[in-house]
Amino acid sequence: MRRKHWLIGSIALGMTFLPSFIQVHAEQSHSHSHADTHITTIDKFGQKVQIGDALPKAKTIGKEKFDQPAKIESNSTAVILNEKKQVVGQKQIKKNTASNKVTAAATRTVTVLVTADEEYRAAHPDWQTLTANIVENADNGFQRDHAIDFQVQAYGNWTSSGSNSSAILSDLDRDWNTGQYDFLVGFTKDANFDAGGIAYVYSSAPAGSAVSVNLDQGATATWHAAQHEFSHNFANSHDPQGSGIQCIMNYDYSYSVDFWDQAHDDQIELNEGWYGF
Ligand SMILES: [Ca+2]
Ligand SMILES: [Ca+2]
Ligand SMILES: [Ca+2]
Ligand SMILES: [Zn+2]
Ligand SMILES: [Zn+2]
Repeated sequence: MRRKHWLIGSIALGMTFLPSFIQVHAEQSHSHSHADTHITTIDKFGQKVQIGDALPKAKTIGKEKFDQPAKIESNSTAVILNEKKQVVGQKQIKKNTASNKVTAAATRTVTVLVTADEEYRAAHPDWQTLTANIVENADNGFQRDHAIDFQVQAYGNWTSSGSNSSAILSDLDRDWNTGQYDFLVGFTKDANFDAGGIAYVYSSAPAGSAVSVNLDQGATATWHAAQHEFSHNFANSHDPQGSGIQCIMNYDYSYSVDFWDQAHDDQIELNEGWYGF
C-alpha cells in the first residue's frame, strides 16, 4: 500500500511561481523487487508533483541516427524562441506518412515545446530536426493506441544546470514552463544528467505544461525514453521490474517496446483529457 505524505499542506497550492524546493521521503512502496522512492516537489505553477524515478540509461544503444524520416501525422509550423522567449523564426514540420502504414486519424492533438540544452545543441547542429524526429517517433504509439497526435509547435534554447537529473528537470520547469503548450520536453547532454530520462508525474491536470527531460542516447533509445517520460505525464507509474509485464513503463522493456500494458493503457485514456484539443 502506497502511503502519501502531504507535508507541504495546502498553503502552497494556491501560490504561483513559488521557488522550487524538494522534499524527499524515501520509502518502500510495495514488496516489488525495486525500491520506489517517491520524491515530490512544488512545480513552477505551485502544484505538488511527483518526480518519477529516473529511467536508467539504455544498456544497449540502438541506432545513433534515424535511417528513415519519422512518421509525422500532421503539418505544423513551429516557432523558434530566443532565450527571452521572443519569436525569432519558424520551422515547417511537414506531414509524412509515406514510410509507415496508415493508421486512423488522430482524435486529439497535443502541442509540444521542445528545448535543447547548450550541450545538446553543441553536439547536434541539426537539433531542431533531430528532436522533431524523436518526438514524432515517440508519439507513434500514442497515435496508434490512443489517437493522440503530438505536434512540435515551438523550439527553445535552454541552458541547463543542476547537479543531477531531477535538479535539471526542475531547472527546465523554472526556465521554460510558460504553460502555453501541453508538453515541455527537454533534450540534454549535460554531464550531470545521470539518467536516461525523467519526468513529473501529475495526479491531476497540470496547471502549466507537463515537463520531462531526456538524455541524448542516439535516435532509437532517446525516442523510447521520450515515450516513457511522456507517459509519466499522464500519471503512469512503473511496472515492477522482473514482473515480465510487457510495457514501456517497465524498465525491463522501456527501450524495446512502444506499447502499454492494459492498466497503463487505461490510465492514459482516463487522463488524456488533461491535454490537447
Ligand atoms: Ca509520429
Ligand atoms: Ca505527431
Ligand atoms: Ca548544462
Ligand atoms: Zn519512469
Ligand atoms: Zn505498464
